[in-house]
Amino acid sequence: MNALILVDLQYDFCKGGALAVPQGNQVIPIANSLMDDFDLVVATQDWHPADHGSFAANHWWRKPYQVIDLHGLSQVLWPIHCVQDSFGAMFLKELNTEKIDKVFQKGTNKEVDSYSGFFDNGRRQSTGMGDYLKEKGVDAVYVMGLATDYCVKYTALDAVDLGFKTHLILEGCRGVNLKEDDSDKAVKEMEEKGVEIIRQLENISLV
Ligand code: VGL
Ligand code: ZN
Repeated sequence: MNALILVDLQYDFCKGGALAVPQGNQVIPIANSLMDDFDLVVATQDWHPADHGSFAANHWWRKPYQVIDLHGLSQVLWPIHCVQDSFGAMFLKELNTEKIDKVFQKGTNKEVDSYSGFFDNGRRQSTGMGDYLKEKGVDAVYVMGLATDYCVKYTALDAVDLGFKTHLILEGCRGVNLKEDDSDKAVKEMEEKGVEIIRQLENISLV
């Protein structure tokens, strides 16, 4: 049983959004074109309360992209993004959401950020996505979405840790690239930790 994991295909990560990922919109048609090939499709949704600790605006004197210690964890401060129920937190209207079997929201606890779709960054709380996939009998996952160097990376690494045979659909990912090689480094790290990188869409052969 295989599953497609769509990471954070939300307006705030796309053109005109609060934390726009360059060319983020380009992955939407790729997601739509792949959904039918999978046994199961799940999606993650970044879903922050307005007072979330990852927002620079919630820290006196701080500016976006500075790094602070947030309750013991290193935290990049972001512009306000994906606030619960806001337009920016919605999936793009072009995304074929009827084909998504289940959505897992993350980043709901203001004390800790959550890049992975499985656990928060402190690995204290689970979103339930791992249990859901296991209950459905999924053994292989295929990850794509936004952003390569944050939520995609940590979702794929946790998938490996949880014992899923994990693939990254590279053409379906785009990165923030605060440093220009952040996405390349993220892909290398995923590969080293056991993620199989699918560099061309036509090379997907589902297991
Ligand atoms: C993400 C930064 C903050 C992501 C989410 O989806 O990669 N990045 N929140
Ligand atoms: Zn976020």
